[in-house]
Amino acid sequence: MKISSIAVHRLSIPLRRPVRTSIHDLTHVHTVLVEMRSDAGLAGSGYCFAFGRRAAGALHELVLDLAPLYEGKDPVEVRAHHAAAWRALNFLGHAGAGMMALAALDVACWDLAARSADLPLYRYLGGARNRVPTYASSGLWIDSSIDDLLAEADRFRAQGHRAMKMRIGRPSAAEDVERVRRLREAVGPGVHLLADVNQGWDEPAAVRVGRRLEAYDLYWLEEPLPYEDLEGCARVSAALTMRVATGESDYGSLAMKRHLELHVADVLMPDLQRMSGVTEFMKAAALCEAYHQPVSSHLFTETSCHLLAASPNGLIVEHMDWWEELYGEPVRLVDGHLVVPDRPGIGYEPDPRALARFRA
Ligand code: SMN
Ligand code: MG
Repeated sequence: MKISSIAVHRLSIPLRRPVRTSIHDLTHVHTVLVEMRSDAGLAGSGYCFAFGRRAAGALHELVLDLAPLYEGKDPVEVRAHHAAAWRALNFLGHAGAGMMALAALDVACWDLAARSADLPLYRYLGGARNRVPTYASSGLWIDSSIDDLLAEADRFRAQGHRAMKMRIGRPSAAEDVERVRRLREAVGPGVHLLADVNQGWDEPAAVRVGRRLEAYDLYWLEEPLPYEDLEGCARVSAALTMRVATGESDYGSLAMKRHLELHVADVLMPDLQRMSGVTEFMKAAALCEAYHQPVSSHLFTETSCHLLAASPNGLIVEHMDWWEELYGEPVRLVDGHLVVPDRPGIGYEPDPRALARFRA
């Protein structure tokens, strides 16, 4: 079996509403999608994305640069292709855009390899469960009014969610505390409430405000500090009794190892594209397991659910709906769990109508 062709699509997918966090103000996800075909007539897909057309253009060029390392190869030998691409990225480095570009190819190759074996990806990776706890993440943005937060929480519960993430880190800590208090009061004790600071605090603020938030039983407090301040985040984690989560902004399994060695947080949430794909994500998940820590994920819901389903320490998967229209199908939610499809590979395919509609 050989990889017979690789198509690379540039897409601009609009968000339902501008997304605001303490560091983001976004209207589109500029996506570079890889469709990898085998001579057996199967196709796998993967994507990377950036916020901004030109940044996505850079990703596109890097994907085209790496694609020849996959063309003509057996898709099942996916870890060997990843190793070759890793060597090819030595000069640009194993962080940043090169890693994201590699992710699109690596994910497409794993999807294709699992399809070739006629297995869902989580089973191809040795997993046994097809349900993973999930949390709603496509909402509760930092600029929503309290009334909008409460209405959105109701919508999430009606969709089948039992956990949801709000964004905090407003200029006024008193407002953050009040918004968490109101949301907790509205959803009651039976719903997991997560809070993402998106790197918006410094260390004293993280300890001071974090301690006030502990009254509201947060499932976790996410990215309290600039992501590269590992020692600072370790001190914040030690000072708080609630769980701290981080890791989405750092690159490769080596970065996750550094987080684990320094006890930076209680939960790591590797990002599929910053890991450079499934190959390195699964290494990061295994490192977390070796350190007796759970592993979560960041974005890439349709693929990440397989990776957490396959990881004995997989904790909870982020449900973000930004690419739902690309696949033309929402994920299935049952009682706070995401049901991982039992179809071959990732189990989702890019919808040709979406490719035409979102072409950039
Ligand atoms: C997030 C990431 C990217 C854009 C907006 C929000 C957030 C998350 O950190 O964890 O989903
Ligand atoms: Mg986050």
